[in-house]
Amino acid sequence: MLEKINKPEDLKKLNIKEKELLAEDIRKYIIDVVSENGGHLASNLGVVELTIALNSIFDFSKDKIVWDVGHQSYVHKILTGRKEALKNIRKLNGIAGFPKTNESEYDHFNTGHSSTSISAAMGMAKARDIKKENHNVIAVIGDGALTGGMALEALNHVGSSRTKMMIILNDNEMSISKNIGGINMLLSKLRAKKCYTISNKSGRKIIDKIPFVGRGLVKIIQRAKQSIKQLIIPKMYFEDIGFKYLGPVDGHNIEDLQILFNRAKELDEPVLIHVLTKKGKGYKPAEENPDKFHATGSFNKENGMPKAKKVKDYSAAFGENLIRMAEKNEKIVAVTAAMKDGTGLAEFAKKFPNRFFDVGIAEQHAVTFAAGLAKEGMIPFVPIYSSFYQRAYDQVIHDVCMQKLPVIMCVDRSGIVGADGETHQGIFDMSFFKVVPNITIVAPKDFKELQSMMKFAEGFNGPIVLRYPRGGESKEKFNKNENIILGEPEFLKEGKHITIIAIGNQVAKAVRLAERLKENKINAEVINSRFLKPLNEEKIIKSILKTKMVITLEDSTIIGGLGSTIEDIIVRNKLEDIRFKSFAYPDVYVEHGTIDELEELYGLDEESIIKYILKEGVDS
Ligand SMILES: Cc1ncc(C[n+]2csc(CCOP(=O)(O)OP(=O)(O)O)c2C)c(N)n1
Repeated sequence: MLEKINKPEDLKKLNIKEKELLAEDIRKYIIDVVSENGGHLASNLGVVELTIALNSIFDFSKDKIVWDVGHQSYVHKILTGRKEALKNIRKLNGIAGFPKTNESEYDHFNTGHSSTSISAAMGMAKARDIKKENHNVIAVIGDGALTGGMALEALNHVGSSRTKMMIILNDNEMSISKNIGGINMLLSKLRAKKCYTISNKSGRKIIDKIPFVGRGLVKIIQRAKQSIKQLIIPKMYFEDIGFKYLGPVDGHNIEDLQILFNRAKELDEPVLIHVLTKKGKGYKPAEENPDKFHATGSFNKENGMPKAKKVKDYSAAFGENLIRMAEKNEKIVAVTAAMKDGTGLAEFAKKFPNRFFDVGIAEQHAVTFAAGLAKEGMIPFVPIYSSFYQRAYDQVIHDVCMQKLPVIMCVDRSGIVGADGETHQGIFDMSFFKVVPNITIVAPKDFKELQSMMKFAEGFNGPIVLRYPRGGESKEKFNKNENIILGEPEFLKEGKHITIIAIGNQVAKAVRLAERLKENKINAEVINSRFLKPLNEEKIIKSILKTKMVITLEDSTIIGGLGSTIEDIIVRNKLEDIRFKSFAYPDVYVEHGTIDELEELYGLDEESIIKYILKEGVDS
């Protein structure tokens, strides 16, 4: 069947049986591709029938669809002309792992971060009404993403607006881990209602009674018997806040989905369709471990085992350290925004269930909640991925730093993360945190320094950002690991020709560069800055005045990071005749690709840096 599908119109020629066969083909194809490229498997396997039904009933060359997070958009990509391109998904120059408006006319809004879909769809629906157009606007959101503050803010707005739009709630009872919280409790009550099989005879009779337009529906339904209540549950939360609630419906029954979408299309108000799906559907390892197959590296299709040997990463090192520290200090607590596994807290959660908090996809709440904990004497560690800390910026400024509260903001996945691309690259945190008063920012060069910095943070008694990258530590063995002293950089190598100042995982690169420069009779001084803020300038100035040439290395945007700190030192102190260059990512959203590929693309790899230094030449 898959061979017959090249554009959405092809889908419309298929009958239900053929669409069911197509669903199987699509599953096989996605498993083939993701087992090679890595990616979001379980969520995509869960939405195959849903996406087929959506593309059958709607015409997304006109109708608009916003996929929340967008990690589940592979099926949509396959059905909308990107079947072949899927083979290069998440690879440099290949298609992205998330919806991209510049990739296809069938993608209407870029996503990657959770819980934005309802707001965006509402904006599009309002614009449609102002322009007097009449297409459909649909947000597809998971039960996990529905726990995010933005989604709840948007529900509040949409429900009371009476705007014609559709929210498809894709409920698989999972965020990345098991979904949590009050919204999940509400959904489990709704789930308990039997899915009404619309496509059987009695079901069809009932659905046929639903008038095509408007509010009359409510009255008829309210008069109807129990069987209809199972299809449309009045006076439940969503109805109370202004939505027409349809469901729950079996998200793997294409015919039922199509019938319901056709009816919902005719309603002239906000509609929420509650669709029940199984994460990982059709692939046993993913059905059994949907959390492991939420986002995966390449794996062996036969048994689901990862192809690459697992190396210990920074998140795991962080989690292990935190357990050791928490055993000795009862005040230590950990907060995650739905990323228990990703941030290395799974063991901590088991060991200290009373001191572990998963607050759902709610970074803003996580940070202010931690501020409350800190205010009352706890020591909260809050690991959140760099790009998701963007969500909690005001909370960091207003709730943590203004009050100088000792919240330890652990910025996981800082720097380039690779295949997830522009929405997930952690290249802004150094810049946006640096401008916040009362903040201290540190980054370790290896696991050992991570441990020292965590100890330092524990006793610091003020707001502190501890940033560390995705993946493992470098193979570099460092000859030093001095005590951490506030603001003090670590001098790793003396030299006289050039000063190389690096931070975090770039320190290993600085050491390697120094080794290679030796072969060219260039003697480099290597400084591990450790701190971005505050940074003791004295020794750095001394080094710069000695070598008269300085480069900085960071896995961050060029505006506002380490390079700009050093440039500022040079300018403010009127250091004359200094040659300076900052190696950092330019002022762009960095696309998907491997770290090595992206470094090369932006001239931040060792070769490019060596080339630059040799071309510049050094003073003898
Ligand atoms: C702001 C933000 N925080 C965290 C994440 C990481 N994340 C990606 S998908 C996901 C779970 C989403 O669950 P759900 O919406 O139910 O979709 P499912 O994968 O179950 O279909 C999380 C936490 C994110 N993308 N954005």
